[in-house]
Amino acid sequence: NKHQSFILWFTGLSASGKSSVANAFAHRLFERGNQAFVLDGDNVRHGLNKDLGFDEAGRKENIRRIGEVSKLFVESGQIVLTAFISPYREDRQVVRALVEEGEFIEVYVRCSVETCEKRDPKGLYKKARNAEIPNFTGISAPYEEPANPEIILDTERYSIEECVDQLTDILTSKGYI
Ligand code: GGZ
Repeated sequence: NKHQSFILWFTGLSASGKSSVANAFAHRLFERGNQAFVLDGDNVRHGLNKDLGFDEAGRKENIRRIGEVSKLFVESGQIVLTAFISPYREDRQVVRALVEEGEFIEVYVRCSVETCEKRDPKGLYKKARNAEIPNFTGISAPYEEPANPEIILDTERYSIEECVDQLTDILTSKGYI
Protein backbone atom coordinates (compact mmCIF):
# COMPACT_ATOMS: atom_id res chain seq x y z
CA ASN A 1 0.00 0.00 0.00
CA LYS A 2 1.15 3.49 -0.93
CA HIS A 3 0.10 5.00 2.39
CA GLN A 4 -0.28 3.12 5.66
CA SER A 5 -2.03 6.03 7.26
CA PHE A 6 -3.98 8.96 5.94
CA ILE A 7 -6.85 11.33 6.69
CA LEU A 8 -10.27 10.70 5.19
CA TRP A 9 -11.76 14.16 5.57
CA PHE A 10 -15.56 14.04 5.29
CA THR A 11 -17.17 17.43 4.65
CA GLY A 12 -20.82 18.30 4.14
CA LEU A 13 -23.94 19.81 5.67
CA SER A 14 -25.48 18.89 9.01
CA ALA A 15 -27.53 15.69 8.49
CA SER A 16 -25.77 14.92 5.19
CA GLY A 17 -24.57 11.59 6.63
CA LYS A 18 -20.88 12.33 7.38
CA SER A 19 -20.77 10.64 10.78
CA SER A 20 -22.90 7.70 9.67
CA VAL A 21 -20.71 6.95 6.66
CA ALA A 22 -17.48 7.54 8.62
CA ASN A 23 -18.53 5.20 11.44
CA ALA A 24 -19.81 2.52 9.06
CA PHE A 25 -16.60 2.72 7.04
CA ALA A 26 -14.45 2.54 10.21
CA HIS A 27 -16.32 -0.67 11.04
CA ARG A 28 -15.59 -2.01 7.54
CA LEU A 29 -11.89 -1.16 7.96
CA PHE A 30 -11.79 -2.87 11.35
CA GLU A 31 -13.24 -6.04 9.81
CA ARG A 32 -10.48 -5.93 7.20
CA GLY A 33 -7.85 -5.57 9.93
CA ASN A 34 -7.06 -1.88 9.42
CA GLN A 35 -6.60 0.51 12.34
CA ALA A 36 -8.98 3.44 12.06
CA PHE A 37 -10.31 6.12 14.35
CA VAL A 38 -13.25 8.50 13.91
CA LEU A 39 -13.16 12.10 15.06
CA ASP A 40 -16.55 13.83 15.05
CA GLY A 41 -18.62 16.34 16.97
CA ASP A 42 -19.38 13.82 19.68
CA ASN A 43 -15.78 13.28 20.74
CA VAL A 44 -14.22 16.63 19.78
CA ARG A 45 -16.81 19.43 19.97
CA HIS A 46 -17.78 18.19 23.47
CA GLY A 47 -14.20 17.83 24.69
CA LEU A 48 -11.08 19.40 23.23
CA ASN A 49 -13.09 22.10 21.45
CA LYS A 50 -15.90 22.77 23.89
CA ASP A 51 -14.68 26.36 24.24
CA LEU A 52 -15.48 27.07 20.58
CA GLY A 53 -18.72 28.31 19.02
CA PHE A 54 -20.11 28.35 15.50
CA ASP A 55 -19.17 31.81 14.29
CA GLU A 56 -16.55 31.96 11.55
CA ALA A 57 -13.62 32.26 13.96
CA GLY A 58 -14.89 29.38 16.12
CA ARG A 59 -15.28 27.07 13.15
CA LYS A 60 -11.87 28.04 11.79
CA GLU A 61 -10.17 27.22 15.09
CA ASN A 62 -12.23 24.02 15.40
CA ILE A 63 -10.95 22.78 12.04
CA ARG A 64 -7.38 23.93 12.72
CA ARG A 65 -7.19 21.92 15.96
CA ILE A 66 -8.85 18.88 14.37
CA GLY A 67 -6.29 19.10 11.58
CA GLU A 68 -3.40 19.13 14.05
CA VAL A 69 -4.87 16.20 16.00
CA SER A 70 -5.43 14.29 12.75
CA LYS A 71 -1.81 14.87 11.79
CA LEU A 72 -0.72 13.31 15.09
CA PHE A 73 -2.92 10.29 14.44
CA VAL A 74 -1.39 9.91 10.98
CA GLU A 75 2.08 10.05 12.52
CA SER A 76 1.02 7.30 14.93
CA GLY A 77 0.14 5.10 11.96
CA GLN A 78 -3.64 5.29 12.03
CA ILE A 79 -6.24 5.90 9.39
CA VAL A 80 -8.18 8.86 10.70
CA LEU A 81 -11.73 9.60 9.62
CA THR A 82 -13.00 13.09 10.43
CA ALA A 83 -16.66 14.10 10.19
CA PHE A 84 -17.08 17.86 10.53
CA ILE A 85 -19.04 20.30 8.39
CA SER A 86 -15.80 22.22 7.73
CA PRO A 87 -17.68 24.75 5.59
CA TYR A 88 -14.72 26.87 4.49
CA ARG A 89 -12.56 25.79 1.55
CA GLU A 90 -9.58 27.67 2.93
CA ASP A 91 -9.71 25.83 6.27
CA ARG A 92 -9.82 22.44 4.55
CA GLN A 93 -6.87 23.54 2.43
CA VAL A 94 -4.93 24.41 5.59
CA VAL A 95 -5.40 20.86 6.87
CA ARG A 96 -4.43 19.37 3.50
CA ALA A 97 -1.17 21.33 3.66
CA LEU A 98 -0.33 19.90 7.12
CA VAL A 99 0.34 16.38 5.88
CA GLU A 100 2.26 14.75 3.05
CA GLU A 101 0.96 14.79 -0.50
CA GLY A 102 -1.65 12.06 -0.85
CA GLU A 103 -2.29 11.73 2.88
CA PHE A 104 -5.36 14.01 2.83
CA ILE A 105 -8.37 12.61 1.03
CA GLU A 106 -11.30 14.99 0.83
CA VAL A 107 -14.67 13.23 0.77
CA TYR A 108 -17.58 15.46 -0.13
CA VAL A 109 -20.74 13.99 1.40
CA ARG A 110 -23.18 15.59 -0.99
CA CYS A 111 -26.80 16.17 -0.09
CA SER A 112 -29.03 19.17 -0.85
CA VAL A 113 -30.08 21.53 1.94
CA GLU A 114 -33.70 20.61 1.12
CA THR A 115 -33.11 16.92 1.84
CA CYS A 116 -31.01 17.58 4.95
CA GLU A 117 -33.78 19.83 6.20
CA LYS A 118 -36.37 17.11 5.56
CA ARG A 119 -34.27 14.59 7.49
CA ASP A 120 -33.65 17.02 10.37
CA PRO A 121 -32.87 14.21 12.87
CA LYS A 122 -32.14 16.60 15.74
CA GLY A 123 -34.65 19.34 14.87
CA LEU A 124 -31.81 21.81 14.31
CA TYR A 125 -32.96 23.04 10.88
CA LYS A 126 -36.34 23.87 12.38
CA LYS A 127 -34.64 25.84 15.14
CA ALA A 128 -32.42 27.57 12.58
CA ARG A 129 -35.50 28.59 10.54
CA ASN A 130 -37.01 30.05 13.72
CA ALA A 131 -33.73 31.88 14.39
CA GLU A 132 -33.35 29.95 17.64
CA ILE A 133 -29.94 28.85 16.34
CA PRO A 134 -27.91 31.61 14.64
CA ASN A 135 -25.25 31.01 11.96
CA PHE A 136 -26.67 27.65 10.94
CA THR A 137 -24.85 26.13 7.97
CA GLY A 138 -26.98 26.09 4.81
CA ILE A 139 -29.62 28.36 6.36
CA SER A 140 -27.89 31.39 7.81
CA ALA A 141 -24.22 30.54 7.38
CA PRO A 142 -22.30 29.50 4.25
CA TYR A 143 -21.17 26.10 3.03
CA GLU A 144 -18.45 26.24 0.39
CA GLU A 145 -18.62 23.10 -1.76
CA PRO A 146 -15.30 21.39 -2.41
CA ALA A 147 -14.00 22.46 -5.82
CA ASN A 148 -11.91 19.35 -6.38
CA PRO A 149 -12.61 16.62 -3.81
CA GLU A 150 -10.89 13.24 -4.24
CA ILE A 151 -14.22 11.50 -3.61
CA ILE A 152 -17.91 12.49 -3.81
CA LEU A 153 -20.54 10.42 -2.01
CA ASP A 154 -24.15 11.21 -2.89
CA THR A 155 -26.27 10.31 0.15
CA GLU A 156 -29.37 11.58 -1.58
CA ARG A 157 -29.15 8.75 -4.11
CA TYR A 158 -27.25 6.05 -2.22
CA SER A 159 -27.66 4.35 1.15
CA ILE A 160 -24.96 4.46 3.82
CA GLU A 161 -23.99 0.85 2.94
CA GLU A 162 -23.71 1.74 -0.76
CA CYS A 163 -21.52 4.73 0.10
CA VAL A 164 -19.29 2.47 2.21
CA ASP A 165 -19.00 0.09 -0.76
CA GLN A 166 -18.07 3.00 -3.05
CA LEU A 167 -15.42 4.22 -0.60
CA THR A 168 -13.97 0.72 -0.31
CA ASP A 169 -13.78 0.35 -4.10
CA ILE A 170 -12.22 3.79 -4.69
CA LEU A 171 -9.62 3.47 -1.92
CA THR A 172 -8.74 -0.03 -3.05
CA SER A 173 -8.26 1.07 -6.66
CA LYS A 174 -6.09 4.00 -5.52
CA GLY A 175 -3.98 1.61 -3.45
CA TYR A 176 -4.78 3.08 -0.04
CA ILE A 177 -6.29 -0.05 1.46
C1 GGZ B 1 -24.12 24.05 12.03
C2 GGZ B 1 -24.42 23.32 14.20
C3 GGZ B 1 -24.63 24.63 14.61
C4 GGZ B 1 -24.57 25.67 13.63
C5 GGZ B 1 -24.80 23.37 16.35
N1 GGZ B 1 -24.30 25.34 12.35
O1 GGZ B 1 -26.03 17.66 12.82
P1 GGZ B 1 -25.10 17.80 13.95
O2 GGZ B 1 -25.49 19.06 14.84
O3 GGZ B 1 -24.81 16.65 14.82
O4 GGZ B 1 -23.82 18.39 13.37
C6 GGZ B 1 -23.72 19.80 13.50
C7 GGZ B 1 -22.53 20.08 14.36
C8 GGZ B 1 -21.52 20.87 13.50
O5 GGZ B 1 -20.29 20.93 14.14
P2 GGZ B 1 -18.94 20.90 13.30
O6 GGZ B 1 -17.82 20.91 14.28
O7 GGZ B 1 -19.00 19.79 12.33
O8 GGZ B 1 -19.03 22.29 12.51
S1 GGZ B 1 -17.85 23.10 11.80
O9 GGZ B 1 -17.03 22.14 11.04
O10 GGZ B 1 -18.52 24.08 10.94
O11 GGZ B 1 -17.05 23.76 12.85
C9 GGZ B 1 -24.93 20.27 14.32
C10 GGZ B 1 -24.35 21.09 15.46
O12 GGZ B 1 -22.94 20.86 15.47
N2 GGZ B 1 -24.53 22.53 15.30
N3 GGZ B 1 -24.86 24.65 15.95
N4 GGZ B 1 -24.79 26.96 13.96
N5 GGZ B 1 -24.18 23.02 12.91
